[in-house]
Amino acid sequence: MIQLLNYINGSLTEPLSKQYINNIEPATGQAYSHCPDSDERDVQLAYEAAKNAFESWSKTPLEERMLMLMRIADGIEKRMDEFVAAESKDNGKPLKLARAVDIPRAVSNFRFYASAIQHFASESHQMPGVGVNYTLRQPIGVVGCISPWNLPLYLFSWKIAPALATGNCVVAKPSEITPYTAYLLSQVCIAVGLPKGVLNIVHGLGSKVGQAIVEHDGIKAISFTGGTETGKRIAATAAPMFKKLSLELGGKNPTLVFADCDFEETVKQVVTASFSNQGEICLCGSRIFVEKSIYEKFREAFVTRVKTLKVGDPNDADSNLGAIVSEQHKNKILSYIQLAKEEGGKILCGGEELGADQRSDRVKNGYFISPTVIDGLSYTCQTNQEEIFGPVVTLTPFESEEEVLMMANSVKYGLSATIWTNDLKRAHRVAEKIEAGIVWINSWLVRDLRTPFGGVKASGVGREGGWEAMRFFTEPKNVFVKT
Ligand code: TXE
Repeated sequence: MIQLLNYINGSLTEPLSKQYINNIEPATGQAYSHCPDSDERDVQLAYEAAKNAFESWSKTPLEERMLMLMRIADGIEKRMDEFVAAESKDNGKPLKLARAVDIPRAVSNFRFYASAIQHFASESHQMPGVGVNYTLRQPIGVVGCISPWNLPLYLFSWKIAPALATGNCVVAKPSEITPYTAYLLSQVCIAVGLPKGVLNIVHGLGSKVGQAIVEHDGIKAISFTGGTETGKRIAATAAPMFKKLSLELGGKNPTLVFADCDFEETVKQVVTASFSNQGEICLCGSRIFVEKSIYEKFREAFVTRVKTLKVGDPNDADSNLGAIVSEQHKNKILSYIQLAKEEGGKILCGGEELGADQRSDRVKNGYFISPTVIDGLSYTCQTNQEEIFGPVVTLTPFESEEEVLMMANSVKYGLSATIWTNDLKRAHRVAEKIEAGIVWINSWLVRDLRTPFGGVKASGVGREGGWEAMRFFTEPKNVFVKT
């Protein structure tokens, strides 16, 4: 068993409780590591370490901070194979996906914000004949970063890097379901000499460690990515304490396929947008609306392509989908498939756990669901309104632009959307009217780290990415000078 440890005040430490949680490899269903079951006492130690480090870190020259973040990025890159294997083992995602996306992207996050801090500028407003206002952008102090299990290091670093770049000290909590790469990150931070207390990683349950971070009155800002219900609870605790809050929550993203799209390319891309990372990406499209005139043709081509996807051992080079992150989550997804049937949906493919005959011996007890396509459901039914967060999509025909917009916007979420058409006027028009924070036209998941990232409605509050994150992690202070 691998024993993971907290990273507090520059050292790897046991939780004060000396208790650990079994960490399961979802592909095998076997426990393979012990994750600290920390509590509010460990959070307090992490907070004190961060508070003590703040005075010096916030005054560290920008170039030095930049170099430190670059060294962290290099440190991850140097151990790429180890990070890739850990992420895949912990989450169940195909090894090749962790190698192509998760870990390289975590490296980029550190490099991007290392560079950003060198270019971040604040404003000044001159009042002719009166004086000048200049706005300071000061670090907040100790901030909390809480991240989920679907893109573990990628989303963890997406918060930590801008927080550190802007001069804050951090108390961070990765998901207890996928703690491994955060632990490796703490080893990298020690190896590259990150000053003690600047970053503290406390492992454990959301209800203990997460809650203690949110409730701590010395932690002045919370950046959270996870489920909408958890986000609601966090907001209820943090808002009366007047904390700064950034919440990246769930989605139920629409995919709008118009008859004039590039048909073959659209089918191919929409399959990817539906099932990457087993559908466990908050940006995956799970409600696919197809213009009526091509509905049947699209359905056939789409289902045919989905049936070619290989589900299996994440270590196999030809697996397109790996394991679902946990048994509990697998059961949740299966219960939604059952609900879809009860609501009158027709299962066009998948709809069940991967059969024993399709599994290798190593993964016979793992959590695998075949990619599932359903049609015949009303856009208002529960299956089409609630986030499933797994390899399950629905197909729904539409007749007009107005109708598809109405259906797309009918959910409580508003994270992302994709539009597939060759009519650019329409694409712009629809993009403007769709209720989402991120819209891709004829593409999916193309990310430019400078752009705002986040959602509207129940998908969250605030934006990450680019200057948005730099602004979130700094407090503006206006200073007026009479001339
Ligand atoms: O997320 P949680 P869960 C959605 C998806 C999924 C559902 C629940 O629909 O089925 O959320 O997933 C910590 N105070 N998404 O239960 O609980 C927790 O320990 C502070 C969408 O895994 O929200 C973890 O570190 N923190 C999503 C983090 O919050 C708390 C990605 C997220 O866990 C806490 C993941 C509390 N009271 C799930 N309770 C996306 N948008 O990408 C838990 N946590």
